[in-house]
Amino acid sequence: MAITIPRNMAEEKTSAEVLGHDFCHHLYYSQGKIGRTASLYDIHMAASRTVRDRILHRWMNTVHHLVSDDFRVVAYLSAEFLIGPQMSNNLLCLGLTEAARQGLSNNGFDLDAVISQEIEPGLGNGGLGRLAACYLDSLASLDIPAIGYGIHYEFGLFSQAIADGWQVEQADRWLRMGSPWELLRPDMAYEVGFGGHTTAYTDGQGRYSVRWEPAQVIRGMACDLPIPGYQSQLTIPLRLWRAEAVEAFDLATYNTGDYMGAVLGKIKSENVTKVLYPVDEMEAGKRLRLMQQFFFVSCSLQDMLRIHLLKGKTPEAFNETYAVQLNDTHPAVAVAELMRLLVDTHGLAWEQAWETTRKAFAFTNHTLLPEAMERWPVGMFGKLLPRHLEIIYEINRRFLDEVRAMRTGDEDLVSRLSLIDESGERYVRMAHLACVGSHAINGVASLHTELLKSTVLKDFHALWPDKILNVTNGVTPRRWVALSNPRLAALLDESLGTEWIREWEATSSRLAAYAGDAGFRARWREIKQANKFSLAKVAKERTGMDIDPASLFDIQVKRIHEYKRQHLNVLHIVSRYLKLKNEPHADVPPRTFIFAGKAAPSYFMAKLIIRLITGVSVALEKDKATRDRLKVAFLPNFNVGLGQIIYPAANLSEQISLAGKEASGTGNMKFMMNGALTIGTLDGANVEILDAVGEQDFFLFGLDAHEVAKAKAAGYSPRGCFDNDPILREALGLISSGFFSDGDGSLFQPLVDSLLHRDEYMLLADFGSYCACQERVDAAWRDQDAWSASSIRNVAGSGRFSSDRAIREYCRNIWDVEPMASLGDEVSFRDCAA
Ligand code: 26Q
Repeated sequence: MAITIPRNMAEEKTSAEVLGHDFCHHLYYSQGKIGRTASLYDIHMAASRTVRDRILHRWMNTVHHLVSDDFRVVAYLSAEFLIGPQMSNNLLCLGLTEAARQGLSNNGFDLDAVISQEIEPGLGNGGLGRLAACYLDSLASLDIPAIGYGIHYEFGLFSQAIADGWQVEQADRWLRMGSPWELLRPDMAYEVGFGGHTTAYTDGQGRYSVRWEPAQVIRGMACDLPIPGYQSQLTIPLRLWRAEAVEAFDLATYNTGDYMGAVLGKIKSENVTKVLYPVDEMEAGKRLRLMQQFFFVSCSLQDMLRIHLLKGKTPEAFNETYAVQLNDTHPAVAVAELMRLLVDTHGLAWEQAWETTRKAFAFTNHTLLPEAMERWPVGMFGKLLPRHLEIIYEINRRFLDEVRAMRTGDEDLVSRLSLIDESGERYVRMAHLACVGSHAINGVASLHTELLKSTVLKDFHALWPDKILNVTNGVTPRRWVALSNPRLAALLDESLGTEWIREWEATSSRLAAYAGDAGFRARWREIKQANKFSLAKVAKERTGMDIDPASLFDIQVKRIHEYKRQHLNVLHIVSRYLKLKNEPHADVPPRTFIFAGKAAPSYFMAKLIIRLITGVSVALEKDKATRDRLKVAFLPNFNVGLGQIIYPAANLSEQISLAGKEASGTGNMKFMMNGALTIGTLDGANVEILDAVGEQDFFLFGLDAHEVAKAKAAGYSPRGCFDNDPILREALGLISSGFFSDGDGSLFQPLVDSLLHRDEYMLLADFGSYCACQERVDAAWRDQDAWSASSIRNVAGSGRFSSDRAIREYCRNIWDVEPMASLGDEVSFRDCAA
């Protein structure tokens, strides 16, 4: 007989006493420990489980509604989700932070110690993966029915150490202590085929049909992570697929005495989700990467179709149940896989399946760099996915027929639009597949979208003038203000009321009125100062360096890339050093330049840039005459957790990519929300940041995208800039001299040569303008009161960079989905009896 328990019992267990009790229960019954013997690990596991229990009720109800109700659900497909530390965010969403702190403390334990113990899942490279995580937070917080689908990498992005000034990679064993937040579902699994061949046949009704017989089958098992919304009724599932062998053991091989050979298949299958590729650019010919993409896409679509059919709907109505978002081209093979499932498995006619497919998908592009556009050699693609290649050919044939009908005779256009690049070795163009198979394509900042329309997607734009839309990226104010900057959050609560956490877009502007209030500005400065102290403490722990919180914190944190121009920042630092040496009494306010970011392990130049930064850091530290006024620190292993400490401590945010290269940037928004002023080019979302705050509150420099294109077309050569600028010559000369490399004059030569001979990213062209702009920063910094007012106005202007605004735009302009009306409490613990 079922026991009688209040329906919403899970929701009621929110007092410190009950939390403390349940924590002890988990310590004893899940960890097998008592207080005296518990390690920090045990405490962390027991605390996480206690909090997860509180999430489960909302989660179960959300899932119940997702599978049983009749509304459109957003399925966000992404090869990366960089969700960051979970404990503090989950407590914030549930409103349990203080109760949990008290409950632990009642038993002699410390919540902050537990939080610092957490290993964050590094299941992404950078911007694109973090964006997916911010979007899940907003979807849940806005009560939008949604599910995230991705890959359960056993090893996430490598962790970075610095040895002798160089980046050293270490494996990210994030699962070594188990993962307390996830629910593994071994019974929720799908089979995914690879290789083999196809055979055509005529089905019972005389229709042409194709059967694919894969050579290899791998099973994908669901691992679910709960993504709660802030004070919302929804908890979104993030469903990550882990690869497993269908058979653990090949008995035939075993029986021949080849015991190792018998488990080889298992090992090979599991390799598919072993490791995240640590590159944030296309790398040609990585077969395993394509296997990862198809693997997670196929599992996800099979899962969606299962749920859709469970609702009693027909396969052709798939698009009524799901709005599927493709986060870049990484999941673009979904277009072919859904066609295969609808046509080959469910027997739909091609035309019907195609209509359903196009209505279901939408595609976000995150790049303009031509070299980053994903493409796969046709030979490799066909060997791995023979049926999908046939389907892509058929999509292409029909699409190009349409193009020919609309633009007769323009065979150049046809080959430019083709899904197959035939200019040399043949490639499948994944961006073209995504564009053709989707009803909407979007760029991630307004400049980026305009450039998409006028360059890389120009022909598509001419064909379908309404299909390319802009949705400027956003970041969640929950993690990036409420969690990361508790001091600022308290002041915002006091001055704006607490609704800013849910309604950043509508409320942040009310701060502008306080910029003129001297008392408010003083408190604002105290908060920034305290945050800088916190960062200085972390810098000391991680680098041994002492940095002075009274100096201007000038920060550039992001992946290391030539186009992002960390070395332009370094060139300016070197010129500043030379100025201090040449004019010892110059009035230059003290500055600390802080860098963090990972380089792709195979990206030689990026690693050399890190070596240059650390070399400059060491050399400046040795110079007693200047080191109190000029310092450089490289903080190793930039990740979400470190970002939460860095952004709130910044005075100046470096957003200095060459105009036209950074699609959007999202770090720029996190800095702005935390009161940093930006020094930046007219690139990505910087353009919109400038628009939001105005020129008086933004340090603008450099060529704009049109000037860059013009200079390149005119045959830009860096030589002229070099010859005309003595400061630049002296700075490059010091780098070449070995001053920053223990006398080794050859170490940085590849970097210097690349600047002098090609300068692809036009550092030399922007150097003068950048240095002049940095002098304006010095001048502004001298007036601390004016700086604080500007800082306040930056936060006030950051409303539109909330991911809530972005998600509302996706809902309205692309997905056609609405927030769920109030969710019934339909399932609870009481329903456990059969
Ligand atoms: C592709 C094929 C093979 C191997 C790796 C990849 C790969 C992996 C990751 C390609 C690209 C990425 C990540 C790209 C990325 O993070 N782009 C950034 O996206 C942000 C969110 O829209 C923007 O703000 C940044 O401007 C953009 O650089």
